[in-house]
Amino acid sequence: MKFYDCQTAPSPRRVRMFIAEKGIDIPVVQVDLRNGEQLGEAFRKINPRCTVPVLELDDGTCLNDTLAICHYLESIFPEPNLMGRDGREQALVMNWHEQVLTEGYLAGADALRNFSKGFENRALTGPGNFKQIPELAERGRQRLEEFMEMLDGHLAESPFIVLDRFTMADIGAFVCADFATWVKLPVRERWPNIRRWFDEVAQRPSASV
Ligand SMILES: N[C@@H](CCC(=O)N[C@@H](CS)C(=O)NCC(=O)O)C(=O)O
Repeated sequence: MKFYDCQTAPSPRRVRMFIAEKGIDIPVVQVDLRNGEQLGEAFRKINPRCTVPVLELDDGTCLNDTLAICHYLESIFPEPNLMGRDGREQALVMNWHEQVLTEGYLAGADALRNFSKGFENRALTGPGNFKQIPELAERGRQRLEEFMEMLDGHLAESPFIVLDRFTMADIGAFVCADFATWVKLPVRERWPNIRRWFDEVAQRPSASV
């Protein structure tokens, strides 16, 4: 297998953490997003969606979505379990992971990509170019704040994002909370229950890979 990564980007970080938690060793190829390598002809052959992470399997199949990649890895490296032990647990982990992604992470991505000069004309990922819409940056930030408020309330009642142990939902939420600082939302300082949980996750070796 081969893992296409970008050390500075949040989405592949989720897969990096997942791989580290599993304790597996997969050759890594760094893709230079800053200089547009994801849009070049060579990488388009690997992923026409022009994004990382990508996991290339030994038969040449390429998976280009975090959830699919992690699901595949969990199926061949079941321990430690990170995505649930039965249908109910798996559904709960995926439910939370998707909520974090759509209400938290993608809100943050709207805030960043519609504001930062570095993303001019690149307000969305993918092969097409899209202009920035300042109102979307504003809305993204509001949605992200609302999401963090909800998450803080949730973590007041629960040690982990879901179930009674660390799962992929914690990985997704940890990366999202760290990403929120890119749009200058000081999550740790503002929300005490998130801080407690965030600092625990940050202690795990996978948080620094
Ligand atoms: N389907 C993807 C989305 C991944 C994604 O958005 N990746 C970003 C890095 S965080 C990317 O490749 N961006 C390329 C670009 O900005 O052109 C997932 O695994 O969640």
